Amino acid sequence: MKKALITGITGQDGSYLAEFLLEKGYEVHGIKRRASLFNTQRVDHIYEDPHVEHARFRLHYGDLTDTSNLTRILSEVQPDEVYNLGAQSHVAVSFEAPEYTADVDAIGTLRLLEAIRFLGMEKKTRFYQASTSELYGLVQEIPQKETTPFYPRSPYAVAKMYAYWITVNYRESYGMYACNGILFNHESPRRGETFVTRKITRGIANISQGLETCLYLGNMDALRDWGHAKDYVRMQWMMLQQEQAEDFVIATGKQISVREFVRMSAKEAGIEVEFTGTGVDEIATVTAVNAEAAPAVKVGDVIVKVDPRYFRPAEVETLLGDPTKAKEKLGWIPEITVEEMCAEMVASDVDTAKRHALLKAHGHHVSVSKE
Ligand code: NDP
Ligand code: GDR
Repeated sequence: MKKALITGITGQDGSYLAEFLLEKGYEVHGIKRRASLFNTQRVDHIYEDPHVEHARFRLHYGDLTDTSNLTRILSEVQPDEVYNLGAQSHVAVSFEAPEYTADVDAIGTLRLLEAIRFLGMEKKTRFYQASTSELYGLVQEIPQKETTPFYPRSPYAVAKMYAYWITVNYRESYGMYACNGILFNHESPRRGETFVTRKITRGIANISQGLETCLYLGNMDALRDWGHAKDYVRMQWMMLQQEQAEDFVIATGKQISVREFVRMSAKEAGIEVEFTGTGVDEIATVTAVNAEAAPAVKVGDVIVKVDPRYFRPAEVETLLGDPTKAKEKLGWIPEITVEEMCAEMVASDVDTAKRHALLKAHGHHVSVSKE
């Protein structure tokens, strides 16, 4: 039975990857951080009681900032495959916590690679690094592919650039099977609530059920190539099953704006909107509504406004990936469209909003915390 170790197992990708590997028959180990509240909601459904014999899912306390802890876990687990998905993954937050982001995202990757080498596992253990389209930042070529020059635009992207090159360096220096998946944005109902797609689907769902009245966003013109996390974790595994380690761009090859994602999400929730104004004065006003689907919304309501607080010190305006290499060499093709993904996210958030609205109607406190 193959063994995998996943950092970031409690995150969006980690949870889908763990499900995928368990289905493939792997023994799956994950590193979770100690928190004052339970933080394993995304993997609770696959949790196995460690007291049960032959449990194939195990969590270990750890942190990418702690070398001794990483070395001990690697030594105990002896994984065939390591997926380094753990990161401070929010671009806007990285401007507020640049040093911590560098420690986790850049040096954390080095710590793992060096621990694998130090333990003499460099010929046995295959390594996947969660690289990112943010490396392209101020884009030098459209669409972006494996050979497009990098121009990172945030402390997050700069840290991930170090992680990209140290992964290449360990492959070239020590003959490790180590590779980078340069993944473009990918989302799902499990996406963190403060990334823009989830913020939008959750906000619209809450508005449709009367839990909120207005959603505040930043740059509505930003263009992204959005895929579904389920498609992307399949590719992470495929990258570790080849004869030779190589780096791949993973993307859909299509892009839409934040504004278009708002329109798509609202429509899914039974609300038609029109956008007027520009820059900080842009708003979305309701022009038609399905009263059964969105009982709390009326024609004429302004449900989206711009708050400059969400503008970034340096922005990545446009990203569009060219996944030709992944298609030709690995036969990977994304199966879920952005429309299908948006519908799944809205349905999930509307479901939650309806339950929260019911609780609220019965006098319970419901938190709709926003960022
Ligand atoms: P999430 O933010 O959902 O998950 C990040 C994970 O990393 C969480 O499990 C988090 O733990 C963990 N983590 C954070 N800090 C540390 C630390 N100091 N030590 C150990 N673990 C830590 O990210 P995604 O699942 O969306 O992304 C997975 C990876 O892929 C990340 O590295 C991200 O940067 C990268 N990426 C993501 C893309 C996307 O569009 N989703 C695109 C390209 C790259 P906790 O749950 O406790 O917070
Ligand atoms: P990104 O994702 O920065 O691309 O990083 P995010 O969803 O945060 O932003 C996408 C674009 O939307 C604009 N935007 C807003 N973003 C947020 N979060 N909140 C807002 O209110 C808002 N309004 C507009 C942003 O300015 C940006 O242009 C994600 C992360 O998952 C990274 O870890 C990963 O590496 C990249 O995707 C690929």
